Amino acid sequence: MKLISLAKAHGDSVAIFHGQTEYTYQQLLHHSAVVASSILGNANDLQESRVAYLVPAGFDYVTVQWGIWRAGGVAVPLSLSATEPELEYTITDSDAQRVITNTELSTKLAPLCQRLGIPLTVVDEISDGDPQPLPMIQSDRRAMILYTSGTTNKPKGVVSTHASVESQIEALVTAWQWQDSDVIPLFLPLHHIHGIINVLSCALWSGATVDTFSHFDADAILDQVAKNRYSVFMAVPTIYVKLIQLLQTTPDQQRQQIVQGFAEMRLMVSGSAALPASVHHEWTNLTGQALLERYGMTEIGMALSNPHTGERRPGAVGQPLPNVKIQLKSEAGEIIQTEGTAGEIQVQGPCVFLEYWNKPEATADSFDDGWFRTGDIAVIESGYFRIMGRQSVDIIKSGGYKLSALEIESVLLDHESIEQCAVVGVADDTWGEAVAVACVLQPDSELDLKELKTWCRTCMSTYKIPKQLKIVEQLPRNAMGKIQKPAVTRMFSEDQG
Ligand code: MLC
Ligand code: AMP
Repeated sequence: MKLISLAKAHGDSVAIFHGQTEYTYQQLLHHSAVVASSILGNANDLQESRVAYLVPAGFDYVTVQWGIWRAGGVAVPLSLSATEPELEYTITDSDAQRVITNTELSTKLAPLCQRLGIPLTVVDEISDGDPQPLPMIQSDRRAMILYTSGTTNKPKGVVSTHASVESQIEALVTAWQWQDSDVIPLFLPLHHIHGIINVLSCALWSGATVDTFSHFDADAILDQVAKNRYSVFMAVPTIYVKLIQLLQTTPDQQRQQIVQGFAEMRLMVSGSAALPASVHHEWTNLTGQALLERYGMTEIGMALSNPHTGERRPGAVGQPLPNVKIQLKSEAGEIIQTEGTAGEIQVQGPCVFLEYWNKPEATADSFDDGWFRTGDIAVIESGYFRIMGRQSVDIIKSGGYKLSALEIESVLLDHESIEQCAVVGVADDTWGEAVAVACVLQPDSELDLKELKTWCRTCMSTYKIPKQLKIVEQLPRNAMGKIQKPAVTRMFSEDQG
């Protein structure tokens, strides 16, 4: 595994910083080998058995992730914001043979693992010692399963191999000129590719330092920015919007120090959702930094990026990254050869995932003659790709999270007052899109937004909970009886005037 062999060259450098504690690459190497030995037990190689883990960002997260890889297992990171039904789904769908967590979270997971009959390892209870010899891992073996929503009800497990992960990392390390002197804050969730690959793995591949936060703690992060601690910063557009809002109310002297801290960084990146050109300009006016916007997806890693050196064009996502082949295909199935004509982005290259876990049909459907179909529409303008939207109205991007309208609808239909519903994403200045639901109620029922939100908290992550509710007599349908979602979206936007 290249990530492990590269780490050996940086032994005494600080890899992870958490709170007041720093951990070197040597410590990461040793403790990940100890974790690997512990989960191997008497086996020589986990032979791609799935190991799910719920561990907050920090040293333990990396020792567990590397430990699973070094033992020959497939890493399945779980979401810290997931509810019990969501955790159960991921653990059972991936057919995890073990779950790893820390002492604090073990009370949440122990009853679930007991019910499912899956062994639970508590990482901070693994005793130190001499690790056993670890297996050689070929790069074509499965490495990781990340769960991502799509146009189906439940999230699908995206399987990457060690080779595809390495290719995704290498493309970014090269294109964005990662250096061992870089220091980056990590506050994005670590069950998605943005946090795992772009921030954590690129930094550790390069011998750089990652300052880990358990969540997006704006005050703590800005405190460090003001001390000029970071050279690289990566976030979703919602975070830049929130930072702009926060800086507007920050006292002058403090604001100047923060702005200076941002101004002196060597690279600031935005991605996971469209960065409005207005936000790009506001950020430049505030800090002098031209945000580098890039485009990616769980199934392919990062595909398109504005240049590190050269024009970073607001509203555009640049050109293909190294080793990534892109074509645009029209609705009529023709490959688009000219600028100015929109088509679906299709991707080929070593960065592309292996399969959807246990879903051969979904895997086959997502490829068109060997090209991965992203479902995103783009156009090329003066040499730069611009994302125009998505093919499916059932995919919502909110705060950088990809959500399936169908998944949320199917949960809402379990509510005793809801007879029918339609979930849509409505434009939102902070979140990009916000989840909204129009409901037809059961006879003689009542429902308000507050009650709906309280009910939702037991079964879905916060970011999936509808932020707007409309009670309707009937849902707009077409001649075939299918709900017309664009009409539902219009109902909400008309309300906003
Ligand atoms: C939370 N809230 C929302 C919301 N999420 N409201 C509307 N829409 C949403 N999406 C509400 C909560 O209910 C709560 O309300 C309040 O906001 C604060 O919640 P929070 O969870 O504490 O928010 P915050 O910590 O500020 O989180 C915002 C965020 C987070 C932007 C930091 O959403 C985040 O980490 N997003 C990144 C996701 C990501 O990494 N995506 C990458 C996927 S990979 P109340 O009323 O309770 O106060 C990918 C590929 C690629 O996309 O290209 O990278
Ligand atoms: P996910 O499935 O969570 O990996 O999300 C991938 C999706 O995020 C893509 O298919 C796009 O729809 C969206 N996305 C990522 N980056 C951008 C961007 N810069 N602009 C617009 N959409 C983006």
